[in-house]
Amino acid sequence: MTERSLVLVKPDAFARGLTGEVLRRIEGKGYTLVALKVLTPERDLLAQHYAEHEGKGFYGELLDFMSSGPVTAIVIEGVRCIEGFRSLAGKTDPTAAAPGSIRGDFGRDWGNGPTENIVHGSDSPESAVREIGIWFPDLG
Ligand code: IDP
Ligand code: MG
Repeated sequence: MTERSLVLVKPDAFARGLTGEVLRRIEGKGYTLVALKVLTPERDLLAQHYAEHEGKGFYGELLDFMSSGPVTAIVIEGVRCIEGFRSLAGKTDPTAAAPGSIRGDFGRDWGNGPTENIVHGSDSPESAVREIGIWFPDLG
């Protein structure tokens, strides 16, 4: 079954000029780009996106970080692309993420604040539909 996933190139990666590298890996894997836009997200959009983390200790810092600069929001498509992109991204903690993964190759611990880890990828078909609706309300 072909499915879609929402990928975000986070502000740390945008600032370091890694957007093209992330796109290269998505295209190299063979997934299709369906939609793409650059924006600096408002906090209320991020609050919807990260609703599952509301109340956690890192929530406020996470919203500060994610609204700190441009993000590239991307919808990708392909059979099992949700699982496949999570594998390309690697573990949440960039120090523990395997070399060869996006987070393992380009992320690191900067010592304070939220975990800056280069990319976001939807974690389930339900999350993907919900998140694509938040970032790309015009996509059917
Ligand atoms: P994921 O991005 O790998 O799905 P989640 O657990 O959904 O990881 O967390 C969302 C984002 O919140 C992470 O990508 C990271 O930027 C940040 N984050 C997650 N856990 C922590 C934490 O324990 N401390 C600080 N930031 C965190
Ligand atoms: Mg998540």
